[in-house]
Order: sequence, then structure tokens, then C-alpha cells
Amino acid sequence: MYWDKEHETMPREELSALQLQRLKSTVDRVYRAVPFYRQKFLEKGFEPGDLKSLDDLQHLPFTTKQDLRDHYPFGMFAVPLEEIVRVHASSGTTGKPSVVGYTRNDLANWAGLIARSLAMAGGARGDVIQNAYGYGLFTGGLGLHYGAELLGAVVVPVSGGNTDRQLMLMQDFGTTMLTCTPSYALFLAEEGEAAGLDFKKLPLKAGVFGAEFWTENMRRELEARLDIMALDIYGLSEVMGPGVSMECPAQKGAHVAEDHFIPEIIDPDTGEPLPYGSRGELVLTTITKEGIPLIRYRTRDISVLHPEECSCGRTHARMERVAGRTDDMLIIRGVNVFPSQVESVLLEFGETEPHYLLVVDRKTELDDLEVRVELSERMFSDRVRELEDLETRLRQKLLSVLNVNARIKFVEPRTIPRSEGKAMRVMDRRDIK
Ligand code: DLL
Repeated sequence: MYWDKEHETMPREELSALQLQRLKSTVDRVYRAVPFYRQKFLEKGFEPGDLKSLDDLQHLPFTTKQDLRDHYPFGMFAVPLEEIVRVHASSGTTGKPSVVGYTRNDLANWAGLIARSLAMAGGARGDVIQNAYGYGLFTGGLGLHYGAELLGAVVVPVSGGNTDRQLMLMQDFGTTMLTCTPSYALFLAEEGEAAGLDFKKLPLKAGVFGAEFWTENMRRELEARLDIMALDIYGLSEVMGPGVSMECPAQKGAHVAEDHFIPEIIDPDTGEPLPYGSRGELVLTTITKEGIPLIRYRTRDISVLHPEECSCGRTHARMERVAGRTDDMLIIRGVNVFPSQVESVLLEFGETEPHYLLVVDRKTELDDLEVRVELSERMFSDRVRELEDLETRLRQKLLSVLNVNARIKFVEPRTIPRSEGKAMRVMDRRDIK
């Protein structure tokens, strides 16, 4: 279902014209209002009037997370604080977070994009949306919240955590859509099953999951266990929050809201733009934001863009599932390993539980990768020989996919920590990175 058919299905030529017009006004604005950009443009010898076509975007400077940190908290805002009505901040694990500010128009646009995303997943008035993304500085909770209200759905602002209560509300309120991280959705499934809940008997029909990487195999698992259609929502606080892109029921990638953002794929090492269809780092330029417009923001997320029209009729380019971030890539004995590759193997294997943790260490000279994975109750009581056999097969499979010999450590059911928000998949104990 379309929320804003005109923009969602706009012919690409018209879309490009709209993008150019919006990009010009954004570039003008940041040049006038943000000293950081004025300086960067001057360094490149670029003036706003030089922007003649969308191709000229590649002559503009990049913006990085570090730039936002360097201007902490409000130094990159393009409007006076009197016009900002809300701030959010990224979930930085070290140092200062990056802070973003929204004007009233920004919040209205964001709610519109979330309403668009929820409608894409089949949401409408009368749906009961249980929003289990965390509320607070994180953009998931409040971001989804206002869009779901705009859609006219019944919003249950339960936030993350308190799993028993989540399951109770889900049954009592007749939740039809669940919004949370995929890892938390898995935990809800597991706890529900343990409590004897039959998800097939519930009206739950769709899940809008994101905020962390998840694999196609995890999708199938969640769809089967919760008896829903599970769709991927992507976004990042610097650029807006959830709703930068959203998957449609065709499940062939997430449509980037190109009337608000211009996506590019670049080579992360050289910064060179890559053609459609190539894998690289996603770079996003905001073209409607007022509070903190960003030019060519380097997301560090790795993806591929496809501009072909989708069977759903939408014309906005699709991005492939983000398989990892340039900065989550592990280098194990010189080989690049993404945690998502391990997840994919484990779920495809299907003989263990889908809960895992990668523990990386360097006790001697060599890196050591341990894949900690949970056994099911049934396997846990199985004979040692069968476990040995499982261990060997899993190790071989991981070796063939990762090119790295990992140690498998089976652990008891329900011993790997569950997350209520973004899952922690890696514990890196090496001193040197
Ligand atoms: O995670 C915004 C969000 C909230 C998206 C709720 C979707 C749903 P941050 O905390 O700033 O914002 O983290 C952004 O999370 O650069 C990606 O690395 C990762 N990420 C977000 N969505 C996905 C996804 C929110 N669908 C960072 N698949 C991004 C893979 C994702 N990674």
C-alpha cells in the first residue's frame, strides 16, 4: 500500500529533477549557515552556483561521524536553536555521541517517511502497532512512534524490554504489527514459545525490524516462528533515524526514500563513486532536512544499489541488506570476516539455536576466533559423539565460507545474553586492533 503514491512511484526523470532542485537549496543553505561546510567548500574551490547537475555531487566533500563529534553538540546545526524542537543522539560506544537536531518540518517529514514505511508493510488505521524499539535519545522508539500515529494506527509505546509484559500486551491488545530489533524479535519468539504461546493463533501479521544487521536466514526464522511477514527498515540517527529506507513485500531490498535522500555507493578506500550494482560504502546526502542537513555522509554501511523499478511499482532505488559496517569487519589472521557471514551459516545449518557470540582473542601470536553457539535442549542432552560430529561439520562449513578456522564452543541453552535493543555479536579481546 502506498502512503504517498505521487512520490513513491515518481518516474525517475522527474525524481532526479526534484532531487537536483532540493540538493541546490540544501547546498545553498549549508554554505550560508554552517561554517564547517563553508570552509570545506572553500577548500575544494566549490561554490553553490557550481552545482549544475546531480553528477556534480561527487565534487562535494564528504562528512564523517568524526566531523559531527568535532562539532559536538550543536556545531553542525544549520538553524538557530529557537527552531530546533527535538534532539537525538547516536548510540556511540566510546567518546561523545553525535547529536542531531530536528525542526518542526524535519519531524513532520520523518513521521511521513515512517508512515510510508509502515504502509509498505501493510499497516493502516486500525492496526495495533507494538513499538518495542527503545524510547529516548535512540531514534528507534520516538521515530516509529510518530509515524505510526500519523498513519492512524493504534500505537502501543511499550519501548524495549520487559518481555513477559510484551507478550501479555501482544495477546491482550491483539497486536498486528511488531516493531523492534530482529534480535529482540527472536527473543520474544523464544520466550513466547517457552510460555506455550502459539503465535499462529495471534493476529500478528508483520514485523518491521532493523537498527542492526540481520540475515536472510534470520528473516526466514522470524517469519516461521512468529508467523508473520518480516521486513527490513534501515536508517541512522545522523541522517534522520529509521525510515531512510524500507523494504516492500517483494523482499528484494529496501527502497531508499530518494525524495529526501540521495544515496551513492563509494569505494571505502579511495572515496571514488561506484556504479549501480557495485558493492561498497553507502553515502547519503539529505535534501530536505533543515536542522542538520548532511552532505555526502559516510555511513560506513556496506551495501549495493539497484535503480530498476520494483514489482511493487515503486521507482525509488533499492539497497541490498546491509551485511556489515566497514568498522565491524573483523580481521582474523589477515582475513576479513563479517559477523553476518557467521549468522548466515549458523541459521542455514539449523542444528543449533540462532544465538551466537564471536569471541576474538590473541593469546599467542595468532588471532583466535571462537564461535560460541547455543545448543537446543534436545541437542544438549544428546550423546557426545553426535556433538563431536556436529562440531566438525559446523567448523568445516565455517571454514569454507569464512576462510578462517574457527573454534566452535557449544554452550548451554539460554546462556548467551539476549538483547532488548541492538545485539552484541562480537567480543574482541585483542589489545591491538
Ligand atoms: O539504528 C536507526 C534505526 C532505528 C533504524 C530503528 C531502524 C530501526 P543508529 O543507532 O544511529 O540508528 O544506528 C545506525 O545501525 O549505520 C547501521 O550500521 C545499523 N543499522 C540500522 N538499520 C539497519 C538495518 C538506528 N536494517 C546504524 N540493517 C547504521 C543493518 C542497520 N544495519
